[in-house]
Amino acid sequence: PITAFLFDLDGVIVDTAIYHYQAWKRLANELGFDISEEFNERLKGVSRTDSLDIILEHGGLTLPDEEKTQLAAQKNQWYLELVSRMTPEDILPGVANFFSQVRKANLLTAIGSVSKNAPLILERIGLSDTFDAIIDGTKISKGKPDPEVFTKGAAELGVSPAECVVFEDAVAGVEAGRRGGMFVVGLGSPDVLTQADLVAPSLEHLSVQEVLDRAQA
Ligand code: B16
Ligand code: MG
Repeated sequence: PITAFLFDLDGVIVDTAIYHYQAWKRLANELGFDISEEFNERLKGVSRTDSLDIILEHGGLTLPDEEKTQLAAQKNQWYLELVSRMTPEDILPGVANFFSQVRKANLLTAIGSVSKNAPLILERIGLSDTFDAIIDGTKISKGKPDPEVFTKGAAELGVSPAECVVFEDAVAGVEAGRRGGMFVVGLGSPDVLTQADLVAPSLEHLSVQEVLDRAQA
């Protein structure tokens, strides 16, 4: 049976994906090129350093490690300026209602985010004490699509991967959940999240019962 739900943070519970995109776009523009929203799909769920490598390759730039460290820090500073203005109002539509269903169903919950800023964001939106486990970028050595962030979440909850459902908005995150042996709900477009077991536009369009029925079928 399904006993636990593992949630990605950026793009599932809050729309920080847009802030990541704005900060990376600003960095690319300063370096003399641009990134599109379509290109940005490749950055979702990918760690800060891996994202920078993908962006630099896109712009045809090869830079020394020292400069890359500086650029990643600059992006994070711009990103934090955007995040610092977040409030509980930034929680995506449908999340509160979905979580009250999760509690009624007595399911365990975890956050599985590769973001090192995840604890700060949870604090800004008032959800620091909502989850039974929080796995963030400081607790893992490999980012998505590696399954580590989700397998660690399951381990911390004391459940097996087969008992878990993962909720993800990113191609890399869907792959991570699948590779971890979990049922994956993709939140976004079915044309993008082709590997997900079930796709919905957002948590607003799902009920806990519907997810359990599909995952346990
Ligand atoms: P940071 P998630 C990911 O979070 C984001 O989707 C991705 O765009 C970002 O680069 C990554 O976190 C690292 O974030 O720079 O804050 O450490 O989707 O796994 O919650
Ligand atoms: Mg995400």
